[in-house]
Amino acid sequence: MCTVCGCGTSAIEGHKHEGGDHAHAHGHHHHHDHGHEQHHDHDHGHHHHGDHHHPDDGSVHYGQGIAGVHVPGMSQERIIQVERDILSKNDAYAAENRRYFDRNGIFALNFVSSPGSGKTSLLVRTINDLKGRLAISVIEGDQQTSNDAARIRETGARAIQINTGKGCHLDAHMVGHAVEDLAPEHGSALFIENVGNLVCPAAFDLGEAHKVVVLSVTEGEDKPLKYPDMFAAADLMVLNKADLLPHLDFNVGLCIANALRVNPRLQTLTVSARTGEGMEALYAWLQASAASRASRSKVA
Ligand SMILES: Nc1nc2c(ncn2[C@@H]2O[C@H](COP(=O)(O)OP(=O)(O)OP(=O)(O)O)[C@@H](O)[C@H]2O)c(=O)[nH]1
Ligand SMILES: [Mg+2]
Repeated sequence: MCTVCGCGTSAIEGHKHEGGDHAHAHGHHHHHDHGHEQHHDHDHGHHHHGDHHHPDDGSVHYGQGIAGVHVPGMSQERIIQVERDILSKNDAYAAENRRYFDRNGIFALNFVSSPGSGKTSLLVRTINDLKGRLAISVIEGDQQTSNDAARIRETGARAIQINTGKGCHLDAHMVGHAVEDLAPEHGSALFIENVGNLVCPAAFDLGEAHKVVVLSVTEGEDKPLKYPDMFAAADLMVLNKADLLPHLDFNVGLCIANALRVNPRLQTLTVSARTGEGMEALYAWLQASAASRASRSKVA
């Protein structure tokens, strides 16, 4: 179980790969301990644990315990223990991926957002616009379908689809395997499109150089405040669907101010994947960030 997101999925195991089973050439063993420990430390008689809190306005807050999340039947201490176990395994795989990327001069970005904010549209436009300037390959993460990988392949770029099933995020282990299959060329960029979900992917390092959070103007200015972990984890926020602004009362300045309250170091760009507005600034960011990553990994 993934207590990081409390969604009842296995965080590390349980990946399904398009094209069926494949050898685990990474040499890591699968520990099939899916965290099914049933440490029921209360009798379901609805005794309150003190891990949720009723502020003065009558709202109920389940994130006030030391774990910051509520899992029925598990103590806060137990949640933290399971979470540490899952994340430390993930972090070890992420470190392995990051070493591989650095050794091979691959600039990896992890694109995260809620469903439908325009991640695939942005990637398709970027790949088409940067043809001849930057080689790009893509790992696509979705619960089901290989639609997004197919959209990427239409550009001529190579793409691998990962279906996570009930899983709500990509983890570093899945990405490690996909990278082996994809073998991105030296000096290229690897775009990883995470499962559309503004919560869980924030906690999982995939070995990327940067997380890029995509938010679209139809989602509301308050999203950085409501889902702060994702904006805190990202280095760049791409505010997409700017072409729709004339039809909305979305306040771009307020949205950016909210994002900066959560993460003062966040860089922000406003773009439209549909019209191409603002995309040159994104390409400049990509090229500058890739160059700075390359010079840093040479020093390291
Ligand atoms: N008007 C407008 N529509 C956009 C823009 N970018 C994407 N869309 C539309 O938004 C919808 C979702 O776009 P996708 O690129 O599939 O979004 P996604 O984030 O990849 O979605 P998931 O992978 O399902 O999470 C599609 O109908 C796109 O055509 C944009 O800049 N402007
Ligand atoms: Mg997509």
